Amino acid sequence: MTMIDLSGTWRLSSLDEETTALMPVPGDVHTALKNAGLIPDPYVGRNELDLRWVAETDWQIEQDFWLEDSAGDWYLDVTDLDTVATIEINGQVVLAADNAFRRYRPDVTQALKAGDNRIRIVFSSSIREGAARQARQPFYIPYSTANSPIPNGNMLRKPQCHFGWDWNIALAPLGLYGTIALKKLETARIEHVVTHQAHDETGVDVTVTVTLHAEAQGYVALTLELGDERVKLDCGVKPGETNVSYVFRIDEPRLWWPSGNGEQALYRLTVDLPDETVIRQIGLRTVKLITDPDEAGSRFAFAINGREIFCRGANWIPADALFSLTSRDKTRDLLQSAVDANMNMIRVWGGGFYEADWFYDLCDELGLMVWQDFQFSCNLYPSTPDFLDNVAAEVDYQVRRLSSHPSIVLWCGDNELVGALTWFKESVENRDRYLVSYDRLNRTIEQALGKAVPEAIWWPSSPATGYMDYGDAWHADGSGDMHYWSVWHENKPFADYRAVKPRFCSEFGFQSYTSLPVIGTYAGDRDMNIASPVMEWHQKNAGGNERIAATMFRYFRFPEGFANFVYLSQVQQALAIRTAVDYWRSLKPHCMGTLYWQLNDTWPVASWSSLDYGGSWKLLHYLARRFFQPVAVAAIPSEDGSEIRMSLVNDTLSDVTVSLAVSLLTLSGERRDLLSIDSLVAPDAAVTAITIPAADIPPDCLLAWHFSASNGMGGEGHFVPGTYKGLDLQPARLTTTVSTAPAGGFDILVQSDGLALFVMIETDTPGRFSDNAFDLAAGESRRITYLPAAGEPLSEAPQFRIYDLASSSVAG
Ligand code: BMA
Repeated sequence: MTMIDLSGTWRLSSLDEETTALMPVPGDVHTALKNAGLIPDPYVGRNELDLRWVAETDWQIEQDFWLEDSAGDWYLDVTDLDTVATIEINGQVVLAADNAFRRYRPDVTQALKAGDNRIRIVFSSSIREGAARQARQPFYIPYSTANSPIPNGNMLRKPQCHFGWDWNIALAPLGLYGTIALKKLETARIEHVVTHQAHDETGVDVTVTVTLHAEAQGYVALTLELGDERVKLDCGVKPGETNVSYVFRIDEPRLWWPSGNGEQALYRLTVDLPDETVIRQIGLRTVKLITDPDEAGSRFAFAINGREIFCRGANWIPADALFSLTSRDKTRDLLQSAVDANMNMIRVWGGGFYEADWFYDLCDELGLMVWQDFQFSCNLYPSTPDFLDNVAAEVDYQVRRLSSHPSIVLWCGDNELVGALTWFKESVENRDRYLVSYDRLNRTIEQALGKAVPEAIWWPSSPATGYMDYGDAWHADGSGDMHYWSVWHENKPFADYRAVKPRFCSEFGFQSYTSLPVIGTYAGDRDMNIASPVMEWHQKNAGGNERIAATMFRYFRFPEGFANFVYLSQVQQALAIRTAVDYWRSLKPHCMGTLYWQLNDTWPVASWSSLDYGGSWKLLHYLARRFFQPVAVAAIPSEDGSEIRMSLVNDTLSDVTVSLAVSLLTLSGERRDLLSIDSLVAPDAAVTAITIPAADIPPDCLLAWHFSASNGMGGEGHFVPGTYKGLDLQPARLTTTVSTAPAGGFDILVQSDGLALFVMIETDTPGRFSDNAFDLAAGESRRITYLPAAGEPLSEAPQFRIYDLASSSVAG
């Protein structure tokens, strides 16, 4: 193809030309300014405070390019342009864009000339554009001021968390994050490639539909290749769009399965014009969302290739608050961490992006199912014809772009828009108006999805109690997906997670501080106090720090010093989420999914994530690997606390025998055997191995267990009948011995003299520990391997800090 790739270094300046810098494209303006030394690092201290001017300013970027010959039809190919922007070539406006989620391909033939050309993109301030659009609405459209300090983000089709969120920095970033290229139209170009699968007894028919775009009538040779079959089609095209379909038959297909259920077989589809190639990664699988009514309400279960799969996972938010700080490797690492913690699903939440193609390629390869939200979150939205047309074009493009990915199993209308109707004075006083307006938007999305890919699975909103059902899915647990926030946002005790029986919990979360090494990247020594202005700045949920501290009072003795406070915040976060997951998994098949809030962070901040900004594992992530193990054991107390049920869950396809040994642990760390039992658990079942009367646990003792399963899985855990603060834990006197290990790693032998709970090793050098958050009884030891992150070979062992529960608080 005759193509001029315009990515590279552009000249950036404010429209008044007072501020200038170089900017890589793809890239964002804030990072370019920071790299030029014009603004401080937004993530450090309270620098965010002084950076609002960047989003209040209009910016331009420009570049010169050389064109040998301008003859022919030319178009510009632009994606991920953030957001209200005009593009000029040689002073002529060729595009006025206002949707970061669309692909634009304007004809630019008239603007080009042979020789030197200049391209310029002018970005209008999102703050001013938002205000202007709000002023033009027929009635006021509220947005969540609690989430977004920058107003009117709901007016603009760009990531909603850009305006600030209860975990995000408010920068309203701007830039160009995708492709920008000048292309010559040779008869026709590939506009879309959509695939459709029909499975039968012996194989799969894969229908490939290619939409070609041409300016004039003509013929093109189109080549399609899937698996071993390659076909060449001579296609007549007319001005505008022409659809060409071809059916590939694949006998004895290798099916794509979610992680833990089979292989992630992938086929490569290549669509070729003489001068253009589009590649799609295809997995052969069927998906069904089962919503059949039952006694409790209606089910909510995914069946892949006919097999119902319990979904274990977390919510995905953008990889970084600033695009230029993202990379494929960093994202791969985050997604790999999800799979390593035994997750099989992520939810791409509706306040961020439709992610790049390669993101979903990674999910396909890793066997991570994706629940994909359309990008609307926690606000109300316009329903004017221009806004809805813009949304319909966005949906059409995104769905066709992504629908071939086997990982995407659901398209969901939005995040929490039904609930948001109750959050604002305007919509409470005039619910009819805002509900109708919501329905116009929601129907636009549904219809555009249905038109682009009729078989795609549609769910109207998350949470939703059902189709055409506008119940309170935050508290009603009989049907639909649920966002259960009563423990965090309503300050209920952890045990309250057992007050509901969700069919599928797509959000529930509990905050912790980000780990000490990450705090060190934004806070100085003097800020290392939970109530310091810098620490409060890096907490975006009003009342969040108070909730963390008050919860500690409820369950733990108050920790000594800042580092222990951070550690303990992570212990309690992990306990909260484990309480929920243990119980809800035990309800299988009534409950068929738990996705906690949230997997990752966009910048260094106190949040609900289990991965620190940068990808290190918080204590929760180590625990998640245990409580999400396909075969898992949990201790679940009855409501009155009189007995403890040892629950076994088997998400695998085969019978497993679980050998469970339950013991008592005294506060001095002595382990006394209580019972052992072998239980057979059928595939896809949750059973109770044994129920233990609470009276069998003497005062000042904990219940502990370990298990091994016939399929090689195993694990351990403990249960405290009352609260941890009620226990007179004695110092564990941990010692560590560090030695070198293969592959540049280090072995840490941890030995204990007493009872050590939630032992956590930490170091300032990024890397991963083979395990963490484990328990040791007196005289027990554990060998942990630490592997530094790739590319950082260490000449000597880093300093390891070690925490355990008893040592985190000291009496007196
Ligand atoms: C949910 C999410 C997010 C939010 C989180 C924590 O409702 O959808 O909007 O960040 O809660 O409050």
